[in-house]
Amino acid sequence: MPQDPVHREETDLAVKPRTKTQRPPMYKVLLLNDDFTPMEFVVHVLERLFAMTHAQAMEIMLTVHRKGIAVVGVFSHEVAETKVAQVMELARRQQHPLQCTMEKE
Ligand code: TYC
Repeated sequence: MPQDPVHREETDLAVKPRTKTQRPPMYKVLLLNDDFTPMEFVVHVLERLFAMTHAQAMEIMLTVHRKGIAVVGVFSHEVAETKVAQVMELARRQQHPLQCTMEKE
């Protein structure tokens, strides 16, 4: 008799499963404008690290160039951290001042 609390079998749940599903927080990866990083380099970075087409990469790069900042993508904390580190490393290697950061959604 699984419904009788006295004779409840050991396999029955002792607590109700919670109804609210917990989703992990997501993070925006942001690219910042500067006056020195070449446009082609930014496009290359977006194609290579964010799997964008040339047209998509151009669009994001031009948005950053005109507005100062743009969201490149939204990822889990771990993936966002990795993307930011990869962008910063590519920029550092080429000695470009390109800045990339992340922000909780
Ligand atoms: N403003 C840069 C230029 O005129 C281009 C640029 C675009 C730099 C986007 C950074 O995130 C950036 N060469």
